[in-house]
Amino acid sequence: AQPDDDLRTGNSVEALRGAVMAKLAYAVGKVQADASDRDWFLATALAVRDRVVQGWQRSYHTTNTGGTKRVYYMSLEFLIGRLMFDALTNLGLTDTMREALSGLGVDLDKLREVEPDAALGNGGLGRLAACFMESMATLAVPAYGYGIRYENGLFRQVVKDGWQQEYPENWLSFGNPWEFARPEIAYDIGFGGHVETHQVDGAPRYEWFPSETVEAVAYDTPVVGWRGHHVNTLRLWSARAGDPLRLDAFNEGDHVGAMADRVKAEAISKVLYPSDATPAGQELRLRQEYFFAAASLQDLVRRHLKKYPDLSNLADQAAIQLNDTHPAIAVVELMRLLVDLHGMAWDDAWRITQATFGYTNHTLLPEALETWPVPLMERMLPRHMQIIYLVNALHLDKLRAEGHSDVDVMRSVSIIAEGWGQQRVKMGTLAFIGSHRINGVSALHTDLMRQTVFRDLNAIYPDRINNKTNGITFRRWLMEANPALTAILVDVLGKAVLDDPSHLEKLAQHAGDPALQARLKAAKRDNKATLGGIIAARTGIQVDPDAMFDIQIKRIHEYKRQHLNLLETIALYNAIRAEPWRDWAPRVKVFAGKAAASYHTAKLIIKLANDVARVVNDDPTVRGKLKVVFLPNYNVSLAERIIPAADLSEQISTAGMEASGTGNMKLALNGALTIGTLDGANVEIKERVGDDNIFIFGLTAEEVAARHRSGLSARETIANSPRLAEVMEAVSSGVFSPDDTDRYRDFANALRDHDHFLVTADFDDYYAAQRRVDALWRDQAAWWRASIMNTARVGWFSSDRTIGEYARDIWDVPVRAAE
Ligand code: 26M
Repeated sequence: AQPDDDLRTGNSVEALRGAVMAKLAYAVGKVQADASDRDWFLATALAVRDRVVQGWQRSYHTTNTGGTKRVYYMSLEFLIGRLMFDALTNLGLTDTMREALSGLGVDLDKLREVEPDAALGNGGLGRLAACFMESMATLAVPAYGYGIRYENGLFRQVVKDGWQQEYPENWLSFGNPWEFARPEIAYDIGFGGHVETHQVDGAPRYEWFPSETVEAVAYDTPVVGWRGHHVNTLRLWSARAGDPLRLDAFNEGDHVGAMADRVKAEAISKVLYPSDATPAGQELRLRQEYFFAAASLQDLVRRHLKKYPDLSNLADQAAIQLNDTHPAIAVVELMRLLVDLHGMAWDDAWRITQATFGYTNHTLLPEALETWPVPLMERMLPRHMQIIYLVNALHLDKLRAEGHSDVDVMRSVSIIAEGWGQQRVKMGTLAFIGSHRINGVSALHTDLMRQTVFRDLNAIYPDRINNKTNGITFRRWLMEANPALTAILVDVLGKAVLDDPSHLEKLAQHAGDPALQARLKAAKRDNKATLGGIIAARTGIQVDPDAMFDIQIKRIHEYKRQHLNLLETIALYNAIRAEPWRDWAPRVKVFAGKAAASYHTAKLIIKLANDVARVVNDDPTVRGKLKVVFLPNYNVSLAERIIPAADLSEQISTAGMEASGTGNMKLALNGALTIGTLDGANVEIKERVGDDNIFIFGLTAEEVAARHRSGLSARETIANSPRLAEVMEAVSSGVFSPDDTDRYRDFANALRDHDHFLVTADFDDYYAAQRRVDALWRDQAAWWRASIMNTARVGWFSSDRTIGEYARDIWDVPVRAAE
């Protein structure tokens, strides 16, 4: 028998094996002979969790006694994925655990696949929040992530006859071994009702009497940083019907009515809204936003008041970062808490609020900017609406007093939008006014923020907007996803590269080394063979691991232009069929991504990808030269398989529209060459990897703006490009949809008539860039030289660097020094 301590904390092979066996018996309640892979996964995860908890308690104690400022990262999304290898990697236990389990006849790499993804996010914004949580722990920034514990994460995508179908993703159905339920940490969250005024010491005081109360219950997940030095908390809120909820009604026999109220209350944390661009504008969404903002603020205020007599020093003890405008109502809620509940003077409360909040903007697409109808706000949050009017009036009065008078400027900087017969609350303006720092997520995006959406606010507050180029955690996206590449890097550069990605730069010296190239190529080929197995299993399509793997993985959206890639695929298909004897560079084009359930055109693009795939893959003339794959149900775990197998990274958004991108960074780090526009962080990737090691094409953001102003017709562009004209005609006339020749007629006509995303304008240049890709592929030594330069020069895109900048410029908190 092992001593208890060893079972909880021992890190030897024997200790881990004993710990897993004990968990299987006493926590899962199974004997080994009966244990399924899922049972073994749970037992292993619980054994790993014990080892995380020690550091968690240590970090909690240090933070509590240290008097250091805490960071609160408020996000409606955390796209985490699986946690087992995150924890094992950061605790340095992966190999030990593999050995411990193999002694039990259990394969750790098989258990890895059993863990469901925590898909509590849509795409880039949610994944960024997850990378930031890991980097904040790594840098020992005392931080809490605050969000919602959705019972259903992002839908599971099934492709039936080429069309996307959505199925619920009940990731919690077999239990979640990483979380700790905290039923005792629960706050009342009010909705609706009315506001009463009374006099206190001759001044008006306002009190909100909600008509409905929902309880927010905490669930904590420990987040362990690199080498296990520091562990933070991700606190997610779950909605519970307030306890005596209509108990009177229930007792009087209205069972149905009482239960309906309960369902309405608990609906708040049932499901993630599955759109990454167009706000649905639904009442339930606003309820989610206020629910988690209010719960988080009560939580952090209570923490503050345990230590200090009042809230006057809140901004010295707390930095709250708003991940987009989704939690922006928190600005108003904090004002309400300070003024109405704690009796603080308005001006003091406003100073503290501004000093506490920072706001990150993630998109400038006009349709994505959140606004809420005033009547809805008034009904759901009557006191908040009063506070918004007062904030706005004081804000506009101040500007008038400073001499501003231009009506267009005043309209643009007002929190309230008038028009279409309805007033709306502009959440971006609210977040801007309520924060001391506002940031964009790449250099280009931040410049465009200053020039477009926030132009007038920026002129008035020129120092508020600053840039924080996104980053990715190298633990997940290099070490866990690509152990073969990691081993080579450690071998060539030394172990220090694991702690400090700037060591990657030394790789550039070896870029031309044939031996290194051969090793990297062999590792990539293995990764491609593994992905090939997944492709065959999910789609039945056979792919050749020696072909170029050309990858476009991201949410499906017109601005990301998967259809540009598809039109080029068709042009290439035509060209190969016309001259099949030429030495074409063999390619496998892989597409993966989800469409918002209500986004018709995005779903049609998925259908087009599947239609093109069927025609191309069935055509014997292009066999061995071109394959097209749409891989269903893209998620974090699938990304971890695709990215290490990529040769070419498609980053082809209309310039000015992709705020940053982070997949671009993951792919470059793993040795893929980028074909892309000068958009988002592509610009900064190009500056680092060098013009010779990236394929840039297309209009610049400025040229896109000019083109939109010019009103130039797409029909002319198409007429001037015989290649594009042929492709458009084929799609339009039903060459890829013989079962329904009208399927793409309207789609093609929309491109001819509007082409807002300038697919036709960029087509020829994109096609030419793809042929430069072919040429480089045919010179494998040159290709691998460029690939090595990519890995060598993208160390800067570590989210540790990004978090270091937030800590210094926005939060004013120290970070742990590098090893
Ligand atoms: C809003 C209201 C209702 C329902 C959904 C939303 C919503 C959800 C997510 C709106 C936007 C959402 O995400 C935007 C997003 O993911 N932006 C991406 O952020 C990344 C991280 O900064 C960038 O890298 C991407 O370029 C940017 O598109």
